[in-house]
Amino acid sequence: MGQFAFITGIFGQDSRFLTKHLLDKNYTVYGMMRRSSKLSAMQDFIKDFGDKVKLRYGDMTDPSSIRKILAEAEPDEVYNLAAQSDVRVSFDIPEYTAEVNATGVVDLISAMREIVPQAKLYQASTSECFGRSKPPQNETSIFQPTSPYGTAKLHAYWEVRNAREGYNMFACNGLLFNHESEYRGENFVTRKITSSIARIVKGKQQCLSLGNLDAKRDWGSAQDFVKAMWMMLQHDKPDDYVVATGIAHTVREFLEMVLQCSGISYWHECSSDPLEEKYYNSKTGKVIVKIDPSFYRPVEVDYLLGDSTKIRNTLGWEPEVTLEQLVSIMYKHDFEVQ
Ligand code: NDP
Ligand code: GDR
Repeated sequence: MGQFAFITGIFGQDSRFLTKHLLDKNYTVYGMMRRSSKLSAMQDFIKDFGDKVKLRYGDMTDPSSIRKILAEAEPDEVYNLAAQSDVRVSFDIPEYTAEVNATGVVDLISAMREIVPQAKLYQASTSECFGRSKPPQNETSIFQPTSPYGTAKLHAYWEVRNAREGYNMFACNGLLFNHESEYRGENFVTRKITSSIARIVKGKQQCLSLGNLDAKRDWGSAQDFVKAMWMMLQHDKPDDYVVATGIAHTVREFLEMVLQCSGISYWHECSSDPLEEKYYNSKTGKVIVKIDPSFYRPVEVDYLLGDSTKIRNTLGWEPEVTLEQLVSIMYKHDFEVQ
């Protein structure tokens, strides 16, 4: 008989790819959805996977719901992907972010120790734990999170390490750098750009407003990164790993890659005042991209660049999709669906 897996946050971007990866390997997959999950997210998921995934209601803020699913599923592997995952929004709802991203993990670990002590745990940790730590960041870099999201995820990181070291749990933190796809939420900058530029090309949107164009991120492909999650749980001992491509770009560079891909002929107006920076459509003369300070964050993470030597050498993981390919996949998808 195949293995059993339990994924929290089943309708999120990463779960789409992880579910496919696990079903291809003959796992029985249980997924936790919320009562408040969007109906369209559920419909899209069911369109892809039919009734192959056993969907159950639950919430990271309701430990009894997690216990119930663990008792029913008796998973061999638990992938905790559920989170209030929006860094900017975490400044507006810090307490809720901590409840879901930190306390929720404390409860999950406690429930696993009681109900399925042999099960392995993958915790979706993040490069946001490094925050302003000097790049390139690896497993030995200091943690300097600069958002309520980052601090809550760091709390969870230490809970996972303590469960591993103190209670002998097979528990791993994946310190994943930004990873994207056509399933990325439109609240995140990459998908916001690809979907907006596609709408602008089709005449359905006039202009795209963005925040800080100078932030640098190490963007990879979600499809590549979920394989790393699974590989961590197949290794003979649990550990924590950075997962990243090792190449960083600014938001401005990402935007210009999408503009090139869209075929829009544009010109760019620089200014010493970032609020005056603009991109124009050179055929119409209209502004297509401008800066809106409401997208700035109280504290910004300026430069994330991952050094993933450890996972490459220990588990043999390698990213396959380049950023150019990723931009093309995302833009083409958005152009078709707009
Ligand atoms: P998404 O935002 O796409 O998905 C998050 C999921 O969590 C959603 O399905 C959401 O449910 C669910 N969720 C939110 N709050 C709760 C709650 N209270 N109880 C139960 N479920 C909840 O995230 P990604 O797929 O991009 O990321 C997966 C995980 O990896 C997250 O934990 C994220 O923080 C982390 N991460 C992501 C990175 C990335 O670049 N994508 C990088 C590093 C870490 P609903 O559908 O109902 O809204
Ligand atoms: P991030 O991703 O905060 O790195 O968190 P996001 O795409 O939101 O921001 C990346 C960078 O782009 C800048 N930016 C904007 N961001 C958004 N969302 N909207 C804008 O209009 C905009 N303009 C500029 C931001 O300031 C930032 O510097 C993601 C999430 O998936 C987390 O859950 C995950 O842990 C980290 O990646 C790794």
